Amino acid sequence: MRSNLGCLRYLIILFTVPAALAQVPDGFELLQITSDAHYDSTARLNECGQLVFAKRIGHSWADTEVILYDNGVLSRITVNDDRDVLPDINNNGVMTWCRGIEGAGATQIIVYEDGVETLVAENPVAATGPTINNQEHLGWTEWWGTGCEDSDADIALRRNHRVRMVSDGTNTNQAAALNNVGMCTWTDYDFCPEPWESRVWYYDNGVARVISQDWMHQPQVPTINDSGTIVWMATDISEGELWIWRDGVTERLTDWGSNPRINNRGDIVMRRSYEGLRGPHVWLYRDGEFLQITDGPNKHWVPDINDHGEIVLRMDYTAQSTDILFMRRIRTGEFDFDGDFDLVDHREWTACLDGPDFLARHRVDPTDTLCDCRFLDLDHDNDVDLKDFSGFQNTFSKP
Ligand SMILES: [Ca+2]
Ligand SMILES: [Ca+2]
Ligand SMILES: [Ca+2]
Ligand SMILES: [Ca+2]
Repeated sequence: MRSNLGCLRYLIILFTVPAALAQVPDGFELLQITSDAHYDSTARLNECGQLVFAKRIGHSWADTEVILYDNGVLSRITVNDDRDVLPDINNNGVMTWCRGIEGAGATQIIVYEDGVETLVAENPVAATGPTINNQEHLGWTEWWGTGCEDSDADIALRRNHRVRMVSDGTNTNQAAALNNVGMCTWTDYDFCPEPWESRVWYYDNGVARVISQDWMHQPQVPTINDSGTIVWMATDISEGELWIWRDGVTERLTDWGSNPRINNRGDIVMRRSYEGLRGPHVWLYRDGEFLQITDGPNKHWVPDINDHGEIVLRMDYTAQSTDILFMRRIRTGEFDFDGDFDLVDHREWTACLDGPDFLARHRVDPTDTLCDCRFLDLDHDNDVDLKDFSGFQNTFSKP
């Protein structure tokens, strides 16, 4: 099925978010990219600055659709009467999400590439939480309807069109995270004891093992980068703490943080909760510092981060009404953001201006994106043309 993005895409007005206490790093700006009463789900982003999330457009889960944001343009990817939720996107613009038929619970794992949907897995009980890496490996959770409170579930890993279960067939295995070199991590929840217990697993090269410690309290929701560094949260009495696992050594990163995501620079985004009505808010660990990214009375949480240091997060007004925020690079005419205008920047200007591809671009699906050339689209109109270049020259030629 090829969806008709041309008819459905729409330009949005961007609001810069006022930030009294917030510490947005130099060179970045925080924008609100949706602004409506609809429920917007947790979003994911890739290195091209493309964000994906699900939006509940009507009153039922069947009205939930997958939305793509790319360089100022929102596009609706699905148009159907099914529940389409929990999307992810890799750097090639290949997407995955899970689908529940006519609003029922999710039982299908979908991959979307070049405008075509492919059903890659189906489980009559449930199939949830898909994620995709840049090699088009997929990880997700399959549910069996057995075990304690019918909660048995395993992690499925799909590589080169072959699916295998990498968890050991006991307990509730969820929240798979993949890196781009074949490693996987997830949470193994045991809901039988009171209180419930959990462990963090690591899978590499055919071998799975537990990497959290027995004395940790409810270790869960791990994130992994391409060097195999894993960060997860544990809970103590009231607040989360973050543990970082590198080369087999575990250290506590902070005693105040939950739901981490790590990039290949080692930057970590998390949420931090507060007593009383305030928050939670999104914080960034970057170059040894903890920075508070958001502020204000609404909930800001479930962030994701890419290697450019850009962050996406969800802001909740109520449990039913949420919007998406994006902390992106401020465009200066520099391509590599290393603080100078040198041959690298000039070369990329030439490459991004070169050829009809970027000059007369009509995006038709997520695989067709400006990607890194977006940083040279200084006037944010979805091309890199002479108008952008003259703006850059004016800036560059100033003393
Ligand atoms: Ca739908
Ligand atoms: Ca909304
Ligand atoms: Ca530079
Ligand atoms: Ca432009």
